[in-house]
This record gives sequence, structure tokens and C-alpha cells, in this order.
Amino acid sequence: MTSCLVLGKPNVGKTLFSLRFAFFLGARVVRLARAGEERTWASEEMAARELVSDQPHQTLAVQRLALEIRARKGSRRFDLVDTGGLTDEIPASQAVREAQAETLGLLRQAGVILHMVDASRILSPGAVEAAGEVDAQLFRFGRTRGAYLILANKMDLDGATEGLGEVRRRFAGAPVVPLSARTGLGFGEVKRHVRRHL
Ligand SMILES: Nc1nc2c(ncn2[C@@H]2O[C@H](COP(=O)(O)OP(=O)(O)OP(=O)(O)O)[C@@H](O)[C@H]2O)c(=O)[nH]1
Ligand SMILES: [Mg+2]
Repeated sequence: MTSCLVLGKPNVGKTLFSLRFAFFLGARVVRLARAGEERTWASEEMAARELVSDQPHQTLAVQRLALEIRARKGSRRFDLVDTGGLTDEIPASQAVREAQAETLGLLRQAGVILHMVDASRILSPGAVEAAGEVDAQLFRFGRTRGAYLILANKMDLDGATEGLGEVRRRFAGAPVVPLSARTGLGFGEVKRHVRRHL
């Protein structure tokens, strides 16, 4: 199954986006496979209450959503893979180190790489969401692949417009989609990108 990886620093909005994007593509429930178990929620709100948090490292195991993109010429199935946040430094917590190792292990076979940054915090030094060396490394790795896309998330927040300029400067040459996992801004563009590369 082709996988579409959602990667980035902690707290940038990977999980909220993954849940909302699943519904945007027409999923009726959230069915998520994690650490060998499958869980189902009836709505994105119920899933988000449990899986999304303003604390970094909420996601500690890769979470797969089996999805389908419908197109005129038939539909395509793929796995949307929400991952644990990556950091510049090796984290003190063993659980976070394991989550990061699991995430990096998936990079090579990914059909599509969605690299998410927080446009509202990219220029906030010291913030966990600020862009860092790990973003530069993901960019270096990802841009050699055709299916790499940068998601500039949290465009609904103050400072995100200036942040978007910085995202485009830092990652010049890569396609960037201004996004809000909260409002749904940019979801259609992400869908078109994923569909093109499946
Ligand atoms: N305003 C706003 N808040 C957002 C947006 N996307 C995510 N958030 C908030 O950002 C926080 C982190 O969201 P998550 O989806 O848990 O982030 P994550 O990248 O999965 O975080 P980890 O699993 O810890 O790596 C939560 O408080 C979300 O509600 C957005 O587009 N706009
Ligand atoms: Mg998460």
C-alpha cells in the first residue's frame, strides 16, 4: 500500500490535519491502526479530543489511516501516516526516541512526503514548533523526491502570513501549501498533490 507520511516538529498540527483530512476525503469514521491495534471513533471531534493536544510529543507511535481518494478515473487507496514529532536534539525520553526512530525508518519507502511546519511559530526562537535543523534535513532529503510537499500550517493564527514568507525563503524550490488544519484552508490543494503522486 502506498503511504503518505505526515512529518515535522512536535506540536505543528500533524494529528489534527490527519484526522480532518481523512474526513475531507470522505471517511465516515476515524479508523486508525497504531502499535498493532485498531481503534475507531465516530467523529473527528471525538478522535481529536483524545489524540490532539497542545503538549508536544502527544503522538508516540505511528498512526495509520487507510484512505481512498476518489477521482473520475476510479479511486486510489493509500495509507495516511501520522507520525511522532521530530526534534533537532536526541530526546531524553526513551519513548520519544523510539517514536522518532520508527518515523525515520518509514522515510525511504514513502510514496508521498508531507512535511509540516507551523507558519505562526517558525520565527519564534526557542518554541518547540520553530523551524530547526531537522526541518533543513527533511527538506534536503525530501526535495530529491518528486512527491515532497511542505504544509505551512496554522495560517489562521497571527504572524502566520509573515511566517509563510519565511517558509518560502527557507525551503525555496519546494512546493508549499498554506494550510490550516483548524479551518480546512488548503485541503483541496493537498488532495490534488497526493492524487497526482499515488
Ligand atoms: N490555530 C490552529 N491550531 C492548530 C492548527 N493545527 C493544529 N493546531 C493546534 O496545535 C496543537 C498541536 O496539534 P497536534 O495535531 O496535536 O500536533 P502534532 O504535530 O500532532 O503534535 P505531536 O503529536 O506532539 O508531534 C493543538 O493544540 C491543535 O489544536 C491550526 O491549523 N490552527
Ligand atoms: Mg500528533
